[in-house]
Amino acid sequence: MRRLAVIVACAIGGVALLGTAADAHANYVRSNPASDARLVKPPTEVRIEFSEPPDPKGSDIQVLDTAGKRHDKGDVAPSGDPNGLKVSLEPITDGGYTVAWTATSAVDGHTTKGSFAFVVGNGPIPTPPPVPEAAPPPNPLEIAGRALSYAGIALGLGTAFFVLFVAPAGPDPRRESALLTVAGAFIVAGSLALIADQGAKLPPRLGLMLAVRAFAGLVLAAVSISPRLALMRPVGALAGGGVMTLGPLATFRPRRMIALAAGIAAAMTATLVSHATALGSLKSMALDFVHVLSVSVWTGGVVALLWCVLLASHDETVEDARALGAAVWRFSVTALIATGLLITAGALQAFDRLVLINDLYETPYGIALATKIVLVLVALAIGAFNLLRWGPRLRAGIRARAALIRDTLAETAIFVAIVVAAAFLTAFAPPAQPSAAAYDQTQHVSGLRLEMLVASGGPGRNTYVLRVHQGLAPVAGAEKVAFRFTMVEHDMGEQELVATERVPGEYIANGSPTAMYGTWKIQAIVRLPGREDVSTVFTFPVGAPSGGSTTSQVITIGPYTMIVFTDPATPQSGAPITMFAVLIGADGSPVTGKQMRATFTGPTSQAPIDATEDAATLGPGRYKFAIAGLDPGTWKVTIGVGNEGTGAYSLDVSR
Ligand code: HEM
Ligand SMILES: [Cu+2]
Repeated sequence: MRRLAVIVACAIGGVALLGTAADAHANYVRSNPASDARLVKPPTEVRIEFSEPPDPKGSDIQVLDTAGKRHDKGDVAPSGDPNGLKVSLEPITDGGYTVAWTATSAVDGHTTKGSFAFVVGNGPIPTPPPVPEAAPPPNPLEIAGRALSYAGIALGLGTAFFVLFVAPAGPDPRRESALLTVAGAFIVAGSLALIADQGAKLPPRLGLMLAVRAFAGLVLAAVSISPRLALMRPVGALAGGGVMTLGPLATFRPRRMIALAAGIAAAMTATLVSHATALGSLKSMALDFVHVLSVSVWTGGVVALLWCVLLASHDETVEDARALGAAVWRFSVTALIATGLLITAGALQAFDRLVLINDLYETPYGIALATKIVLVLVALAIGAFNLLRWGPRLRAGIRARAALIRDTLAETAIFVAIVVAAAFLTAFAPPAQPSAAAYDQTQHVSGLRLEMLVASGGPGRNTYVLRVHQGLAPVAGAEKVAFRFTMVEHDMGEQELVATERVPGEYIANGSPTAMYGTWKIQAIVRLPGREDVSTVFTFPVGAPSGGSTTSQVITIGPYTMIVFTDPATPQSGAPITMFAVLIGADGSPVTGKQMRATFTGPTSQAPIDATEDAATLGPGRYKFAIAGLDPGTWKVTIGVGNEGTGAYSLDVSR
């Protein structure tokens, strides 16, 4: 058993050391200026929106020029959006800028780093520093804090539940108290370790949760150390009136209830700082809470059975053996229900967190989860063996105490390893964590893991990124990575973009091949030296416009459907704006050869502009309006198609 525990610990430790750029926790969702944006006017601030609430204190946004000089004022503050941060800039001149950000999640304190670039003026976009969004490998102090917390919660809650509902007539209250004291000490130590691990950047919300957890640990220890504490008397009196006359059970009941409540409170703090909470899903939070409760009833219960019943009793007589058998049987029924619940809740959570089944051996998170599942299966096998083999013998009065002790000891050792695996699991970022992209799909082709990310979900100019991995390792140095775009609904021909390697294993291309609202096929082709091309197709829905009014809009004009969008997507005042229109006929095919004119109503006056059609470079049915510059405000652009009709597009121009 010890050897098994060592192997498991090494396996998990090895994963941590690999420290592969696991996906981030508080991930970049969007920013202003956007990643790779070309601006005509220098911005006065940078705003970034993340996938979970960031804590401004532990977060940082640096805006650097190509010489590495900082131009931000270092005044990172909430941006108004619950998940957003902003920093203001000194006046900057034309040139390329890199935004390097560090975000600390307000929920679990996990830190993520990333960077993107933008350019003011006509210069080249700077190459961002390598390895975007690399989450640092978890710190040993964090793992220890999590493992101690989880072990303490399971032991405290599980013991209290066991002595209250499974085997109330425990032989020796001192044994029960010892377990609760250890549980309380673990919880306090674990909470303090997690607070120490965060140090000065401890987000206030996380600090509060850990303080509540530590307090629950103190309550557990206090209740057990001193059952006749003055504090207990009023509670006891409330619970049963003449406590002392009701015998030992009534004496212990109130403090067991308090211990159970403290255990549940500590379990609640686990859920409230978990990924389920960070992701903001109530369903996920409920599953997590059920998972922690049932996990505790089972694992803590096994330890309580071992320590308070098996090790404390004797089975010299047939009656002893029968009594033991009855307790084991009662616990087995409880354990069966608890394992059913914990596996269901764990599996449902796992489905939510994993992208592919391959994640189980290709991501640190998945490996921690797989380790846990294997260990649970072993523990279950031992439990089933206990129940089936020794249960009937005990009830028949045959002595089996020694065998039961051996088996529950083995289970306890496995639980220790499971708790360590759970600590790693929750410290790593789940593969299904929302990423920076509007579209993020992973496929497995010829032994390669291909993750396609598209920055924006709307039509128009976009960034397409392919991450290529083999197992945990990025695949660098591909000879060619290309994307071929075709549309499902209409024949728009085929367009190709060739990607360049930005960081090892990450290939990126820019362009506007998916300019039309509808379903696009992106064929990703990866050519590696000395190998056959690897190719797969991703289906990328270019969605209806959402949110801001200046994204693409679908307008009906007479028999036509027109998709209108601008480049840049968020126009700035005084800067040139290209407005694109894709014209589709009633039969769904692009319409060419139309006269189009845009007229403007807005804060100031603006002369009408005629569209130019350029099928050769823009594709069939695509028209473009070159606008020299508009004053800030909301503009109503009326677009006329010949004499057949007009439609309105609303355009927001920022200052
Ligand atoms: C004795 C068995 C188990 C123990 C002691 C255990 C323990 C834990 C603990 C302590 C957490 C952290 C909860 C929190 O911080 O709120 C957790 C989370 C989780 N467990 Fe288990 N677990 C067990 C079995 C399983 C099984 C069988 C599965 C899968 C089938 C599973 C899947 C998960 C998942 C997906 C999470 C969420 C991790 C995250 O936050 O991203 N667990 N488990
Ligand atoms: Cu996290």
